[in-house]
Amino acid sequence: MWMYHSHTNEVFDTNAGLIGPMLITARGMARPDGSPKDVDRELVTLFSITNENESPYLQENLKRFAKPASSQQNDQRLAGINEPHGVNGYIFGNEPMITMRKGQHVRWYVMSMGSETDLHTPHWHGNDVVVGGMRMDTVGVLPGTMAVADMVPDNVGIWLYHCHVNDHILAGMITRYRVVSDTTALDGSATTMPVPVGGVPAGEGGVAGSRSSFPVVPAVAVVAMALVSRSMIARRRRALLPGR
Ligand SMILES: [Cu+2]
Repeated sequence: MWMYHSHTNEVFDTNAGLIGPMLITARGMARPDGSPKDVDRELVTLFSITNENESPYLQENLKRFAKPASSQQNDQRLAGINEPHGVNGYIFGNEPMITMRKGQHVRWYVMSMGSETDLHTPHWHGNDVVVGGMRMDTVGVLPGTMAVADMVPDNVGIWLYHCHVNDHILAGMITRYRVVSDTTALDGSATTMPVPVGGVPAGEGGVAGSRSSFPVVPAVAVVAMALVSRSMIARRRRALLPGR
């Protein structure tokens, strides 16, 4: 796995979402479409705190999504709230469900991008993975680094998959995956999640029928979701820390 991203303006462009993976299969191991013969499902997850204040689309986003409409780029209120802590740009589990079948060979590609706060520890509930010969349920990634984790799920259910850094959990760096029994048909519409405003249609978020997935919500949609999530975070903190 290799990460590629824009170098035209590395910081601004990556905060606009210009990041992607290159997945390279060993010679002799690839199907005609390039995917590895010995893997049933490939999933790419980007853990990143997207600083929308450094996106070249900031002004456009403010005009389209801020209520009331604002063009105040230096509005201090934006400093803390315009940085969605996302997995593939989704927060608080609003990603269309990632679905796999028990016993499949699932390969997770994990990557991180961002600043000094982007030290992430993706953590799987319910099933474990093997990374570099070591069995574990958490892997660490720093900005600009990647990891490949192989899973053969044996635990049916809907499980959390999230960054294990406490602040990042509270800010929404949480998603889910579903393991269905080895006899369940995967019909390509295995999502029950609402589609975020401006987001990808249901069925493109790593659901059955699509062997590889890299769902990305446009930056503009992430801004809208971040504004909503901010009040959720505030409520949660008030509940956890009475008197503050
Ligand atoms: Cu994190």
